[in-house]
Amino acid sequence: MEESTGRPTKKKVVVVGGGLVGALNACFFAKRGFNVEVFETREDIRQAKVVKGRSINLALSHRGRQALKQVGMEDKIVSQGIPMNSRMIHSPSGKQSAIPYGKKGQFILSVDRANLNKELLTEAETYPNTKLNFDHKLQDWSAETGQMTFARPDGSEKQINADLIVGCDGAFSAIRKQFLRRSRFNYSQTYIPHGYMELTMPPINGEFAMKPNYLHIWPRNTFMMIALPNLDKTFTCTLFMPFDEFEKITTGDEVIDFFQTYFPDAIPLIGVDALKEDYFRLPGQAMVSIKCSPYHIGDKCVIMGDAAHAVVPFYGQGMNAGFEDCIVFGEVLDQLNEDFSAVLPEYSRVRVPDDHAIADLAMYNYIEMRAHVNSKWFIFRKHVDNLLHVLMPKTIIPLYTMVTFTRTRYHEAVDRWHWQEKVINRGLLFSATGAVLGGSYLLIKNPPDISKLIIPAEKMRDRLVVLWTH
Ligand code: FAD
Ligand code: EGO
Repeated sequence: MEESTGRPTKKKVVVVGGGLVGALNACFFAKRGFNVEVFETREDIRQAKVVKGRSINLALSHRGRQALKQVGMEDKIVSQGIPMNSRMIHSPSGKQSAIPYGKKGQFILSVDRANLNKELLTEAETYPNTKLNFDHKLQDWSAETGQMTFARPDGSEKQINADLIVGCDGAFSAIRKQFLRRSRFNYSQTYIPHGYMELTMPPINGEFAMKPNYLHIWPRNTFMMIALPNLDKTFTCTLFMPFDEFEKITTGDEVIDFFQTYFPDAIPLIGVDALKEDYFRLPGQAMVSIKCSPYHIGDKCVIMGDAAHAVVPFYGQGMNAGFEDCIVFGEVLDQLNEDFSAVLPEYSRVRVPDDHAIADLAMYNYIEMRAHVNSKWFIFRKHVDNLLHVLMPKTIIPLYTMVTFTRTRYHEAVDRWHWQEKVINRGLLFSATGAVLGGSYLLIKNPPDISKLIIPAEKMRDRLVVLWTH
């Protein structure tokens, strides 16, 4: 915006981190007319030959889609994703059971992380008021002045300042370091004992090795595997297991033995030789859960995405929650006329409880799945959830549905879930009481022939002798 338009020059927003949330945020701020600069450690992944990084594909659901929609990218990204309408539960015998996520048209999408990141960067660049800077690693910054120092690969440094700094630099955020030095900043992080490893399942005769439109799950309590489809007709399998179990497996034959025990149906699909090789390419990767508050410093800086809340991947919500952060920040900017001194504390106030709720839910799912969930229990639970929902569609909505297919605030979904559990337990109590009362009534109306129940003395003695001698 020019001075001559009568409106003040738009403020300068620096987004640190050009990952999924940083790139999307650049679009959000650019659309509002701010002067946006993004600084990203890595080279431009659109030019890179090999893209290193975390998980290859991700489950995109309603919250993430709504955020993409606000910057006009929903249709494009959805058209490049693969719908997963149901989960496919693989039992140890190799039996597969499909349980739909909801009605027709209710599905989660498998999207390619690198492609999504590239599309978001390209979209951000279409705004004339946005500049992307790659090969810029934030070294340090001052919470007092907002001065940031970036390191370049050639060893040089660059100083930058901004009206607003938006930290989207992931779970090991350099921006967050200055938050940690301040009084009354709450912070907790937990590494879980599980690691993850990604394995590729190639196409067979040019076709997907398994049905493509499913989230494939092998629930084996502490050992879990999932597989999401890719556009090139491969699946990316993610194996989750405790680090000490990863370490126990040291030879190719041990890998096959392990899969023979837990995931036998996957062996021919991945291929014996490929499996032996793939498994040792990278060690198990760590997973961390991070909660903190508040998300801002003064009117200068705010953190979003994994920088503010890394969650364990057992709900498929990390990116979705980070994308929803962008929507919520936009809503608060609208409400408070883009006055950062009011917007930042209000954003922390409204968003912290929801991000903490999804961090807790993801951790709860991890603990629950690890402890109780095998294929039988998984199938049983989802059928019970679906049945209760069909019986009482307004009263009982499965938690997974609220989290994945609505924008119900995460903390409200948790409250509602606790309330529903109470209703269900009351219902069970009523049924149990009803069964006892009903049974008693039937007994009174039709008294049984008690003589049949009385055991003759001889027979009774025999029984007691059996009891004593065994
Ligand atoms: P990141 O993607 O980590 O991006 C941070 C960016 O900041 C990076 O590009 C990095 O290079 C840059 N950066 C870091 N430090 C600096 C610095 N000092 N200076 C400049 N730049 C810097 N989420 C889902 O919604 N669905 C899923 O199915 C799902 N599956 C997952 C499976 C696994 C195994 C894992 C590990 C995560 C999964 N997630 C999933 C979570 C998702 O990956 C993250 O929530 C998401 O990537 C967060 O995006 P972000 O932009 O905040 O952080
Ligand atoms: C009883 C039965 C209790 C991520 C089932 C809890 C998560 C949990 C990691 C799936 C789907 C997207 C995912 C369901 C449950 C992604 C997900 C679920 C995994 C693992 C995942 C479901 C990537 C838990 N969504 N989900 O209902 O289908 O139920 F299995 Cl290990």
